[in-house]
Amino acid sequence: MLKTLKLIGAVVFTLALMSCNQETPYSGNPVFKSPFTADPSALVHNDTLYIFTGSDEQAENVDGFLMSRWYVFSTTDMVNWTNHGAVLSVNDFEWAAHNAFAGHAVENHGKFWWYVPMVHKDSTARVHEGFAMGVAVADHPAGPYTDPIGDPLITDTTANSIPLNIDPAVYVDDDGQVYFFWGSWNEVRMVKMKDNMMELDGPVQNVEGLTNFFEAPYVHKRGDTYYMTYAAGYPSRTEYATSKSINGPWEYQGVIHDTIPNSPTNHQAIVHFKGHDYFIYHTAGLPNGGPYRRSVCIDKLEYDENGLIKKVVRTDIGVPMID
Ligand code: FUB
Repeated sequence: MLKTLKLIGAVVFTLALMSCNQETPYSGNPVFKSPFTADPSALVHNDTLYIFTGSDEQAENVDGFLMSRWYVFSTTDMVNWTNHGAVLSVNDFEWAAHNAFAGHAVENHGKFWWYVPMVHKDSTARVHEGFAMGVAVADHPAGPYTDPIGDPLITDTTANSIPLNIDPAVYVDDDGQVYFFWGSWNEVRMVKMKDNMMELDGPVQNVEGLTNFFEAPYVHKRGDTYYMTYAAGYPSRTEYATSKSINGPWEYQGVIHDTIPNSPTNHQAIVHFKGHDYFIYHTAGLPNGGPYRRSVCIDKLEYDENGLIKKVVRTDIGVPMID
């Protein structure tokens, strides 16, 4: 009799656990099943998480990036997402020709500033790889966006720029000072910006201490510590450094995310949303995905008791629904 009761108890417990698990929806990875998305950046506005992505438009089994526009997605619970569409494209910039590479959006002064790299139309501005970086601005994260300058902020001819001027990461510090980081092919730069978000303010400086840096710098702050994550090596891992000042010195802290199958890039973003920390990145994880047909994924990010980032565990299930 006791045996039977124990068995019934175990069955009831297992069923309760199963139904409890079934009741927690997860985002799934990749989070966006269509279109192909890459190079996420993220910001939180009005209790909503916005993810800004590039768009991989290359045909299957064809090499080379084909990217002409950027998308915005939003969620309030990490599971139900709204695709706001391709709200920004190369055509929105008179100076730009093609290659809508990794952008970065940031809020300041009640507006949304989306910094993006593209190849410059003008051959005199194409001294090295020809990439330049400009900005679009909107009153809402999902746009509509317009180019307020009509010209890029940084080109191949900017003093102390690098051969491949891509992957902007803009950070508004607590005192209001704005910093524009970017980098690729093992070189990373930083320049201060004026409060208007549309002009550089001072010389372009080298950033030292980012061991193994390849591309995709991304700054976030937790407590009084600045974290600089970046794609390291190629194919890329994600590694990071910390500092008590945005101006460095940066102290190298190691690897937080390993290389992924079938895509040498995995361009990360980190965001704190409704009490949770998230690591947002891309893989080639859709069934017909590949290095030029990537997709954004999200997994949880955790810190240890010393504020160091724990290695990210990549999952197929993604992250659970939150309130
Ligand atoms: O998506 C084009 C380029 O690939 C990005 O600018 C890099 O970060 C890498 O993801």
